[in-house]
Amino acid sequence: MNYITDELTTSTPVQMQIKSEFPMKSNPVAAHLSECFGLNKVDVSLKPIGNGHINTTMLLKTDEHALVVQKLNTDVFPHPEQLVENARLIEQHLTEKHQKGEYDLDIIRHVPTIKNDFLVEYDHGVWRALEFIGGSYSEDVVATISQAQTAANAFGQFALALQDFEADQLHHVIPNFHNLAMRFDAFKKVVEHDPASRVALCQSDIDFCLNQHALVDELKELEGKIPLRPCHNDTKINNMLFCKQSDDAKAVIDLDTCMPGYWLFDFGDMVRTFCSPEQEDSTNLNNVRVREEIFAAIVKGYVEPLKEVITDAEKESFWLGTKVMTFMIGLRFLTDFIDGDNYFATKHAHHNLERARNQFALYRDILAKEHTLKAILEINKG
Ligand code: ADP
Ligand code: GN1
Ligand code: MG
Repeated sequence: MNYITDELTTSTPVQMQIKSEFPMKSNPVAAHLSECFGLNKVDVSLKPIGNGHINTTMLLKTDEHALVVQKLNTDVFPHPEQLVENARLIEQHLTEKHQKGEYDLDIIRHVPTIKNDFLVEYDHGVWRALEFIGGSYSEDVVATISQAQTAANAFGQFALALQDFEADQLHHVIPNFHNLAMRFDAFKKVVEHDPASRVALCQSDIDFCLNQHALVDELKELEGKIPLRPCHNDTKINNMLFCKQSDDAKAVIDLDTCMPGYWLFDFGDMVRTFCSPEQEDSTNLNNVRVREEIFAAIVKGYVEPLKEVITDAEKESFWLGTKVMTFMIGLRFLTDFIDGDNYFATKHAHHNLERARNQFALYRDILAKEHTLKAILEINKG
């Protein structure tokens, strides 16, 4: 569980509440950001939070205020202003829904600088700030069935609230993000060039991937049969905040990849990140598996808010989503490993390879459990 110390108090010095890895006096980033966002500069601390693979996410905190600040990865998001525009449009839409009593979750909001900008260039990077949602925690591995159902239900509420959002307004911040055919092309290219001389380390994984190419055609066959919807596109369990007191869902976060897509993407990403009892990079592959009861909870939780609008074809497509999303992220990790780790943040040389193998183990278990998982989907069709 990722708890963030968030009790704001004026009686205890902040440095005693949070063991800052960046003490204020030696940290010009904290000083600069706190000035830009209008915080007290004296007692400010800056501490990394979360386990994201792309941006650098930190808590900037004084006695009275807390902000989540992120250094955006501009290799992955070359147009950060478009990220902010997308997120603010979604914020606005969700706020209107909230005012009409149609959306109950907290809304993640950008915070402007004192000059009314949303981006700050500093330290060879681009930073933004988000309102800190206190009294919350996130998870990297789902702990209980009810937690899975709660989170899936919240992602379902989010999808429902965005259902009438004009998704064409959104910039395609990462074009072809969930285009499996393009992901295969990128994979084949990197295997061919072998820029980091790593192909020999993972030939059997490469062969395994090439053998899954039929998934591309299965996805193509769905074109025109299911609607394009505004999607979150990163429904990892750690992109959900839970309430510390009640364990209810509190907020859907990390809206950076909201773009038009298929609901099967969001469904599949939940299965991929909720169902395994192991972390995404665990090397304990014997225990990487789909917990069927968690799968059932996701189906139940996600479909419930969408029941009036979801089509039968979409519900049917969730089986393909389960396979495609789990396989595709494995393929992306392996591609990045062979490429020399240029995309995902890694902690050691084989990190991406370990993540890929973990996801392929999960994917294999999904295939092995096809009958059971399809039966669970079938029960929830009616
Ligand atoms: P990344 O792009 O690095 O994945 P996220 O936006 O998902 O960044 O944030 C990483 C982690 O930081 C989350 O899993 C959560 O624990 C915490 N977090 C992010 N935003 C907030 C917020 N507004 N309030 C409280 N905690 C947050
Ligand atoms: C990245 O930023 P984060 O850690 O929430 C990635 C997702 C992957 C995920 C794998 C922009 O998400 O697509 O599914 O890692 N985000 C981007 O854990 O590529
Ligand atoms: Mg995230």
